[in-house]
Amino acid sequence: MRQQFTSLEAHGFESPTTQSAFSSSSISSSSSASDRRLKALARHLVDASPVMDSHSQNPNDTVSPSPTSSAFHADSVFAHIVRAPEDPILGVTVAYNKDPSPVKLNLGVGAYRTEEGKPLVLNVVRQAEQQLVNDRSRVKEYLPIVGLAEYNKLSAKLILGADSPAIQENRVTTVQCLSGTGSLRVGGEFLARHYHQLTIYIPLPTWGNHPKIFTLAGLSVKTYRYYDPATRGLDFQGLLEDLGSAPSGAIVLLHACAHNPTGVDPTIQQWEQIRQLMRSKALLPFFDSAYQGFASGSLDADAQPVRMFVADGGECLVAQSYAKNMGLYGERVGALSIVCKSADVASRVESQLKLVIRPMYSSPPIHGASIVATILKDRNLYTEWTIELKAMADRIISMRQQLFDALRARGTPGDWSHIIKQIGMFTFTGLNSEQVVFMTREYHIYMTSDGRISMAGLSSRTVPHLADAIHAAVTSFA
Ligand code: PLA
Repeated sequence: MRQQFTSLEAHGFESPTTQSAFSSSSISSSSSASDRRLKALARHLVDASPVMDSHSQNPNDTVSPSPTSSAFHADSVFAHIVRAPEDPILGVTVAYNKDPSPVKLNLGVGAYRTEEGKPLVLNVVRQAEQQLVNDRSRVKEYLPIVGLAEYNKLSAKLILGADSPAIQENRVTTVQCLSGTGSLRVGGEFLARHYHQLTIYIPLPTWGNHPKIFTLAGLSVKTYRYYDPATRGLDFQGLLEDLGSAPSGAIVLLHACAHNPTGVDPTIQQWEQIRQLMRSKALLPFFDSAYQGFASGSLDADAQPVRMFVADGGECLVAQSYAKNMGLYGERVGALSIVCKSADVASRVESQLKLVIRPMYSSPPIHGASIVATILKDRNLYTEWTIELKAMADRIISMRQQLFDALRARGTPGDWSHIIKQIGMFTFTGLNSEQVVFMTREYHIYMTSDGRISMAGLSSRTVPHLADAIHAAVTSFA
């Protein structure tokens, strides 16, 4: 599945998704978790220096030393360090920021923008922050290792449902983590230390950070088929076959909703088949819930796949993020919940999660979690949040329709109905890397090299520019 080496990659970008970053073969090994982590690190270093021998070709060796600083320069203990490539997603923003063009458009990272193209701080978030600031009894003491207790309870309730038997029976342990990424990493590391199966299956393609997070956590990453480029839909047969032939007990990473980057989710009936297959083979579900409420506009509807797996009494992990649904990107607020069979197991699991977290970052930050707790526990703020969330989701959905209509109006060759069929923040356009490079060069439109565009970064004002660019790209490079 490895795509061609693209110009974006040539300019220092890695591939953004596992579609190209990982083949479906395994990175398995029978060594210990820490060995694997070291090997993975070594591999990352090697990957970062593909072209030259880092010692003999160091640019510092060929630059004639300046009389003052050269001695220090040449002797740096870091002189051998080679420049790493930019991150395939966040690096798009770096390139965008350097572009002086007034028409430039950043559709790379998944970050919500208003119709005016501005970042949005939700009104409920402003209100909650005001309450927090006004409360003089609040202090800045360390939180416990597992974070804010109230926040953890409310987060579990949000994803599992207020009436979840698992919560009532105290079978869920929830720890506050550094947004979705930190929750995945803590969960991955816990599994690498304590779970009997060290292989995690991730969808092909998936969010580009997944394979790195889990490899560095000490797990072996394999992929399962997910997306069929021919239909631009789910490869359900391939998915069932790959999970069906996974070893018993293997971990399976599932996007709870709004699959990134494809925007393709299983139907509820398909989820039920996946659940039955996974439970029959004792595969362990690890949900990544980074977009609850963003897919459909309903928090409950988007949580349904997770709740189906919890309702059967089985165990699972869930990583939650409030980056998108509360617009708290930079506050880094997330949670890891592990649903266990009994309260006793859950409390022992929590004691071990603390041993993962303490040496990693000691305890999580207090501000963002306090905002979330303030909103979730107040009926009025909660209701207002759901309204603002629905408005964001609806704006994204309307962008899909507008882009689709604009391409139709231009008679752009191809079937673009996937733009309105896909769900969540992203459209997986099907544009190839050559077309992406062309759109960036000629139209100053920035997106990841796999053709993913963030619909949340688009507005009625910028749709025509994007449609012109896609039309030109498609007609220039068939
Ligand atoms: N999981 C998935 C599936 C994601 O898409 C992202 C974010 C995360 C987890 C992590 O989010 P958090 O740590 O900020 O909570 N993906 C973004 C941003 C929106 C990124 O790459 O960091 C994206 O553009 O794909």
